Amino acid sequence: MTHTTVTITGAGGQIGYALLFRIAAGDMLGFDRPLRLRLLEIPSGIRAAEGAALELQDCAFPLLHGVEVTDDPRVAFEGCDIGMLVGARPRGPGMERADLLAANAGIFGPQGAAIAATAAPDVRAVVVGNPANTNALIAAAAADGVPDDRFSALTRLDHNRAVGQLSAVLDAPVEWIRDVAIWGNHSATQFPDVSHATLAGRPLSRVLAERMGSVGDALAWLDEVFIPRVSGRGAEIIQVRGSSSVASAANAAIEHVRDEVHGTPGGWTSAAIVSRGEYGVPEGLVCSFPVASDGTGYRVVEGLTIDERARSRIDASVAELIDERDAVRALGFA
Ligand code: NAX
Repeated sequence: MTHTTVTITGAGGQIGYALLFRIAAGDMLGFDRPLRLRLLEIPSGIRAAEGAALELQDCAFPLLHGVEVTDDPRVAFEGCDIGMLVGARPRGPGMERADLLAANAGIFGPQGAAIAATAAPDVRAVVVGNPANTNALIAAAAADGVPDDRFSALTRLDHNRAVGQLSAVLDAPVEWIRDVAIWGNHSATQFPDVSHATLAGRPLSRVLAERMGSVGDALAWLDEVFIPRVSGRGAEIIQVRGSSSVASAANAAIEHVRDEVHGTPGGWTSAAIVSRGEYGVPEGLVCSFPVASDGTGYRVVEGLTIDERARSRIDASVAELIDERDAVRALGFA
């Protein structure tokens, strides 16, 4: 029987552990799609990945047709249909941004090259490891011969965080909330945008104005509470939990791939993909946009009106992406 090969890097880490069992159970590709898992780790993480592989075996998942653990990217990406690039180098004490970008370029460059050399012709890869947008840019640049629209970076967690906040403040089920968007970088500069969102079919900004008393109060709430809460949620989780987001990040990565592969009929989500110049974002940057998929990959949802307030926030986050791109270019990557 044909199966899908899913490669997970950093599989011995926290997000890896939260991803593997849900993917093997069928949550990502569907309960009718057999799969094979390839777990890539560096030597210090191999034992953790091997332990997870033993537990996967102990689950006896009917869809799981094999698990392989390796520290060789070429082996890990051999025949890969879906790559989930989670393993990254965290910022160490005293590490400058250029050092962080260089360390990650040393990971995502070779992984992009390995994808080009050994993955399946229709491979798709999502980068979770931070700085996710720029790591995706590096991997795409290194993957000679692989169209760059096969690479994306995860901002679905930010998207889900925004929906979660709106659901709580409006006391409405999440499925009533549609067409929220995350623009820009997966960082504190991101712009969580509700200007096109609806709640049960009504413009969400109107519902917010009613709840908050006036349009001005709703805008103030968006600027002073909502946007900082969503963009600072990662730090809030660390403060409360004592550790970074894990299960919610894994859930978002699963939903990102699921919607890319199965499509987003009649709606949209958010993902960082390679810009073709949409909404004035310089071509080639990996930028978060409102995106839709027909099952063949994410495309930017075009034709939305961008008001002045949104424009300046998008521009600020795009400026950060340009800085990161220029920094990795100066180091000889991308
Ligand atoms: P962990 O430190 O628990 O796991 C990372 C794993 O990657 C480790 O086991 C490490 O050995 C492995 N690794 C390092 N270099 C590797 C390489 N070259 N090849 C293969 N494996 C390698 O981190 P975890 O909590 O799992 O987070 C992973 C990444 O996700 C981090 O970069 C983190 O910042 C990022 N996140 C991204 C999010 C997003 O929305 N885009 C949200 C959650 C998370 O913060």
